[in-house]
Amino acid sequence: MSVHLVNPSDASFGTAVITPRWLFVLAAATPESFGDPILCDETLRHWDPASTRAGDVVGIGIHTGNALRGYTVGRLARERGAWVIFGGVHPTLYPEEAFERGGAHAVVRGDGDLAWGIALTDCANGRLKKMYEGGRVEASQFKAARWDLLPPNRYMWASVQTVRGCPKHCSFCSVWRTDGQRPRQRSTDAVVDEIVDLRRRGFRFIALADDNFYPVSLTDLKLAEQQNNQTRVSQLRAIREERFELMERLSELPADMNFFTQITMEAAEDPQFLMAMKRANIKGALVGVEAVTPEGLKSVYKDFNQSGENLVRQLQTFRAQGIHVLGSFIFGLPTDRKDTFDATLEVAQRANLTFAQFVMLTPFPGTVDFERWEKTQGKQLPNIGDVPLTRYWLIPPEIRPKMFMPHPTMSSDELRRRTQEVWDRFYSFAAIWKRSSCATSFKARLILVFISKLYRQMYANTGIATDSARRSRATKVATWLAKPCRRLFQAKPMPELRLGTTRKTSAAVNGSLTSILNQRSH
Ligand code: B12
Ligand code: SF4
Repeated sequence: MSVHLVNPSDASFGTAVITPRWLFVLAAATPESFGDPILCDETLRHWDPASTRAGDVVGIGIHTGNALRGYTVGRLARERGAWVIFGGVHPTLYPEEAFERGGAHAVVRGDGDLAWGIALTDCANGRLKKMYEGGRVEASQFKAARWDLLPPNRYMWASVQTVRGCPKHCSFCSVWRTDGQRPRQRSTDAVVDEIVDLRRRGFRFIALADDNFYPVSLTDLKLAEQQNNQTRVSQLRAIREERFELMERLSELPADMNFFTQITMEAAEDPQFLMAMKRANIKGALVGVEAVTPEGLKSVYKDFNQSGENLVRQLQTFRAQGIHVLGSFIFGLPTDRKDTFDATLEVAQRANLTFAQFVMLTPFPGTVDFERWEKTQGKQLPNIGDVPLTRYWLIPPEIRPKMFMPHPTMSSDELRRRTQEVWDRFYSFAAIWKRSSCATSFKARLILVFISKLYRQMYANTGIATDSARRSRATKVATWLAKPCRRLFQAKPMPELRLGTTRKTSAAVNGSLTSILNQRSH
């Protein structure tokens, strides 16, 4: 019995930007008695049904965006006589769908770190159950990813998780409901171990695949102190101290490392934290700006964010500390008007953002937005083909609408067109070239230009464009761009790097590395 793990994707680029972490974590959760699982990431190449034999187990991990492709893989695997098990955020919310549409024999809800091994053992013993409740595993039980199973020369960035869960409650996000609001922080040693393993293999760019790298803000602490809630104060301080400990250890790793994370804007009010990030080589962060107006922020329960000039100042603060920002904006909020598009672009430019993404408001399952939207659809659900609109992820991508929540003043097509225009303007060659002038070397400038173009092709043209010719052209361009891009990110492997040595001899390691590579990016 072989174990296969498949990460479904409609588009395959041959090279991918970030490793899909779950594949390598589930590989680690596969009991040794089953041998090494066979991994297939469809963002690289499509899964071949012929690779599966009757009696094999095929584990498929899906989020809402790739659920439909995942179901196709599941049905094909079942037709070949394999056992099909689904997991991930989408089947956690809609387990029944995987049975109805994806040929599932079983579904694992929640974290797979422990439940996957149990399901496999049950399957081998002929006792596979339909449902496994993986729950929210404590951080000490998170599995470290099996990086030894990485296919060589395929990914630009690896991904390491340091914390799961987020204390906020934004209306468009499912994280705080699925992963919970209590941050589950991994031990510093576990995180550093994985990073050292990756640096040995030649990865110096690592995405910290966290929901929110800044789970305790100064405001949270102040509030707990004002309420004189000593237990809470101690808990929050402990979480914060662990963050500083982790960043201290990251700063002792080879100096050519580049980390990228996801963080709330409040971190800009915490100079000590930003300085620690800089020392830790956390050189970039996705910051959820979402909206540039106070009404917009209120509508998504994100009024802890700033707007107007304060917003621009906060975003500039990151950059002033040497942290590049990928600003994430949402279009299609009910408070948006025609002039919101220009105003957003202006903020993105004035705030010195290195990258930006402009996503269209999408009601993701498990979110407050989704529940509200589903209710407004009433009993007479509009259908597209035989699929109700509230199950839009089941509609084939070629005919799937781009907007679901009707806007009070603009049509969906107008919203899509205006969003596409903002992408085009932010990522025009002239604009990218101007932004890239912050790079300290020609190579670093090239990296910025390439990654900007690639990012735009992969996310905007393939995602927002309705025109299928534009989408297939974008996929081809992205495939072509991705290869040279990956080489720019690759570093010379450091097989000699030891976990203990990062602490004791970091100065020596840093010195020798800087002289060998001398290629810090920005
Ligand atoms: C890092 C990250 C990214 C990164 C990297 C993606 C990558 N290549 O890995 C980037 C920034 C590129 C990204 C992009 C997007 N992301 Co994202 N991302 C995340 C994040 C923060 C962490 C994912 C991760 O690696 N976790 C670590 C792994 C180990 O955990 P895991 O995937 O949950 O897997 C565990 C379980 O789910 C389970 N499991 C998973 N698969 C399987 C399979 C089997 C068989 C079993 C048994 C168990 C199992 O076991 C695992 C271990 O416990 C999640 C938030 C989250 N908490 O999941 C959002 C999240 C997955 N992203 C989300 C979204 C919406 C997006 C975007 C659409 C955003 C956008 N508008 O552009 C894009 C889509 C990109 C794409 N085309 O797929 C949503 C998905 C919501 C949904 N219902 O589908 C999430 C949940 C965040 C949110 N705001 O709600 N993302
Ligand atoms: S959008 Fe970010 S800050 Fe808001 S709940 Fe989700 S992870 Fe937390």
